[in-house]
Amino acid sequence: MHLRRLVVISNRVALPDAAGKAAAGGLAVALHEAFQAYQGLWFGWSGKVSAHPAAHPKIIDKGQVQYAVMDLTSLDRQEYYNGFANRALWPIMHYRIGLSEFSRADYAGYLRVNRSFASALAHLIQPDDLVWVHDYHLIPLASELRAVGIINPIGYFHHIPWPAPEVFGALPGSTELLRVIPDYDLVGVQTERDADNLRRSLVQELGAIHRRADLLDVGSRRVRIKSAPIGIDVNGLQQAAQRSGSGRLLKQTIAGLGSRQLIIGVDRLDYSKGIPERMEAFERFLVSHPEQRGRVTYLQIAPTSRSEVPEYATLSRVVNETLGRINGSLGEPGWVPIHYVTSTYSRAILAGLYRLARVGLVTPMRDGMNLVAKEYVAAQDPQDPGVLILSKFAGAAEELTDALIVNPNDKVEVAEAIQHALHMSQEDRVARWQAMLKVLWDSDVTRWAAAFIKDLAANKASRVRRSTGLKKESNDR
Ligand code: GDG
Repeated sequence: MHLRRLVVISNRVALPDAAGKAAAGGLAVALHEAFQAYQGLWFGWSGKVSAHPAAHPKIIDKGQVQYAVMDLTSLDRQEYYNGFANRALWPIMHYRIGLSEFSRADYAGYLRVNRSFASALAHLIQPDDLVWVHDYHLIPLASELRAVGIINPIGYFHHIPWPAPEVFGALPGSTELLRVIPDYDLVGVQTERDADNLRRSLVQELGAIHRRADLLDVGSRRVRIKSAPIGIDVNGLQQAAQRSGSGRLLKQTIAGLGSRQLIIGVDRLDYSKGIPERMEAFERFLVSHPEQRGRVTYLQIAPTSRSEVPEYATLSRVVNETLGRINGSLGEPGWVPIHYVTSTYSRAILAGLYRLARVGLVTPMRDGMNLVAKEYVAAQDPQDPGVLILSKFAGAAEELTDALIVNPNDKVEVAEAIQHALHMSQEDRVARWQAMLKVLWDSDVTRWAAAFIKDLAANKASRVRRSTGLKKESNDR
């Protein structure tokens, strides 16, 4: 039987290990089943820098799936990745206008890398392929692919928030970035709020016309923008959490805790995650409820990320200062209030720690979805589940309405939510957990990927329209 092919493009590619076992990252798990139903090609940056990268990608053949990776020059990495993607777009998308550093050179580098990916892909994409692009590094890719003659259905999934038009409009070049959106047939975002923000920007800036609530015409181009909240591998997480108790690190942690309750936070070290703010809310909790001192431990796992970007070095300093101040002023011989670790743990250990924790503290200042919130819920013991405290600014808050929802800017509110969580009855904990687990199953990651691909594959009409209307379209950019 001839299988149609799915071409996935993301900044980084999760290569399987030497034994051919698929990588454990979120997207790799999501695509695993899709790559059983379709033949697969996964294209992206190798993560390596070289002085003279080849114009064609290196192909690694793993049977049903081929991986195609390209090196970048160090200037590419600086301008495209560290520069425009992570210093200009990331902060704007997370509502941090003041942190956004725009440079024309970086923007030119961003477009250059997108163009070089498109020209490499032009040789790889076949007429019947479905093309699925991921995340903010690659927003202009469809436009570049159209420019080299690709008329296949192209979808895009945006993993991070799409901000309100007033915020996005503060980015120089934002209108240009909006103009490339209708070169996609389907755009998925994490929440209804994000979808509404992007649609409003297209209407306000480009005069897009609504054909349906989720369908917009921009000149002769038509794009569907829908909310498609990403899920997790619920079964995988549950199994890992159940098996975790026997591990050495878990046993040590249990022994170290004694009768203390564990509160856990797990985040990449990123300013969007609200780590110093969360530590200060925990400090407020200990000050307001002194009887809890010595009875709880807050473990924050925060693997270092994007360390070449200056704002991340500043954050690391701020976190260390905040941590030192709180532990110094409130700690006692034999009790350290906050344990802070920057190493990366295996998925199995992480699942075990989630299950051990009475409270999952997930309080980003802004987050596209936040998979940690979902993983924490999935890992719980059904008889004696912990409580999720969740920021109203995480995409997950649109779905996990049975969490204790907080405003991460309000330290008193977060502190009182911690107290509430620690005193919540078992009955209440079980009822909330059951409701949230149902939501997790409904948006399990393999279903999520399958639904997106199905929507994309339903785009035949638009393909015909594109092939006939291409000349006219090139005038309206
Ligand atoms: C972006 C968006 C959106 C963390 N520490 C360790 C570890 N992790 C894993 C977690 C989780 C993942 O990393 C982080 O996912 P998040 O969703 O929390 O955040 P981002 O990395 O910012 O992801 C986000 C997501 O894309 C998906 O669309 O939800 O909003 O920003 O899976 O478990 N994993 C291991 N060891 C660690 O120490 N193994």
